[in-house]
Amino acid sequence: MELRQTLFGVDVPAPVLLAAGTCGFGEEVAGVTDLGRIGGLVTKSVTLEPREGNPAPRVAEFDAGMLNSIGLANPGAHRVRDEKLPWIRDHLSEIRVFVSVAGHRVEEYLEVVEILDGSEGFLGYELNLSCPNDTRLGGLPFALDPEALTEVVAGVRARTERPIVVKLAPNAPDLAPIVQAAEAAGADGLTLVNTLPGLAFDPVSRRPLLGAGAGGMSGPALRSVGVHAVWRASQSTSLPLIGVGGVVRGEDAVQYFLAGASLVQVGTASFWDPRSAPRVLTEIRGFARRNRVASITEWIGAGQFGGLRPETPEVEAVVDG
Ligand code: RRO
Repeated sequence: MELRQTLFGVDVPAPVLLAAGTCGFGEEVAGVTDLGRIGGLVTKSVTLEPREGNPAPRVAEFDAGMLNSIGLANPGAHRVRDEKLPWIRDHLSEIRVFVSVAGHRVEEYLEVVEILDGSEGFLGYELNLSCPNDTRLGGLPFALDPEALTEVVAGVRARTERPIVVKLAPNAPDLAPIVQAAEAAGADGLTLVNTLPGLAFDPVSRRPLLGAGAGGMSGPALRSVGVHAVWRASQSTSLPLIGVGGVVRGEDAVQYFLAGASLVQVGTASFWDPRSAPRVLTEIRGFARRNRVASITEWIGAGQFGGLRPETPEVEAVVDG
């Protein structure tokens, strides 16, 4: 089956990437998974200054997924440029690498991009505007505020010619204005979704399971939220979409393709089994063979709504209600 696509002006060899925050900068997982077999990866989010991150425990599992509050632990933009990007350049030339960028302020994103942009080895940026654990100073997360989002995306657009993908949040009341703002400001693609704010208590100690208190929820419980968000975004834009949230098996990825995603990312499943992403790819191929699908393009945006067009109000009422 044909899984190769041309996206963001380049050849993307396979539609499965590792999600930000689940594979470090590639080197950390190279010994346990065959990175050459997948389509690419997104690095841990990079901030201007190094960050230690939040107190342990930083992750907590529950029956349907996981909570995390890592708190953006990362070495900072200068060390990423000097120590992480050279390894990526020398070892990951066959796959597509996006550097995730995060910050408290608009200017922080712009400075990180200015520091990294002259380096080789990566394709583009995934702007993390939706971290639930380390929010924008003095406001909503950027991904919930179209004006603030516009400032970041337009500012980065003015500083790089590389592809820019914008990572959005699952808890936006209405994705349409956010998607349209990202596109108008110069985004080349969108990633949907980041983790959903969540909290779990230990009922005996009465304390939160995470050292930081609340966190971001991911894993199978997030899947239908992510698929829904991709589908909603696809109604407002024709930019390429990257689906993430609860992709554990090949068939989960196919759901994202049907909703309109061209690529998927595997996150939490890699913590359970570091070889999840290449396995998902193998399962996509097997599923396609059994169902006589010859190319990924047959799936993308091909979700069926009982013969009705998904954008008709009747169907929205059925699907949403
Ligand atoms: O570092 C984190 O705690 C974190 C980030 Br930046 C993010 O975007 N999403 C998430 O679930 N955790």
